[in-house]
Amino acid sequence: MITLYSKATSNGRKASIMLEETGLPYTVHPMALEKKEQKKDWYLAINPNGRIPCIVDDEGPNGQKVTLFESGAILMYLAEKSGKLVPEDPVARCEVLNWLFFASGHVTHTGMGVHWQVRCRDNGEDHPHLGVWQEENNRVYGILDKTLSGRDYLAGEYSIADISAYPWIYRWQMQEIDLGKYPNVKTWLQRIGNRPAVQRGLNIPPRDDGL
Ligand SMILES: N[C@@H](CCC(=O)N[C@@H](CS)C(=O)NCC(=O)O)C(=O)O
Repeated sequence: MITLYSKATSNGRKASIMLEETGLPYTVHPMALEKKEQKKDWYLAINPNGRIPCIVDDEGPNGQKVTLFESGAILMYLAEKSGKLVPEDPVARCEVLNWLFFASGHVTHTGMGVHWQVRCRDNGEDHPHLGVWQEENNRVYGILDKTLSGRDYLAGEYSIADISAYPWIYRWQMQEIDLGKYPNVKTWLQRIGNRPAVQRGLNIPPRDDGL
């Protein structure tokens, strides 16, 4: 059985959406980030990075127990285990890897950077580099928009690349993005947001503050 250690944040949602998409059985251990549960020794023993998400699969390859603690690694592992959302064709697979790493890197990093600096600014703290981060985030949205002008999903077919990017782009308002500038990203968001597994995964573990 797979255990998911998570909270319904943008990175946590990548794992919960993927688990819902695959239909693999799993249990959820909700993590109280506000109480710093992710920094406790028992959790650092499975995830040295002290962040969520993390999965432990008791029945991994060759029946061995495995732990995955980076969201991109979790997506790839679950795709291979389930045979879903990553193509077998080696050429199509390359394109999924391109966009998976773009989403795990640029989309996640700039989205998170802007998100936290906006919060700091709203709390009256210093935010000297927010403008630079917002410019970079808009550059990333521009690349996504251009790519999505010729295809419905980042790598062509719906894949783990979309699941990696979606939970960050879903929070475009918190990043103060003018979505009107990115019409293809807007329709992509709607297309993915219509998927029942995505709707379920966004609220695993349940979150009651609407964020
Ligand atoms: N590179 C990691 C980033 C994970 C991450 O930053 N998770 C955040 C929640 S979205 C977290 O656990 N924050 C709590 C903390 O920093 O202590 C991944 O992709 O899984």
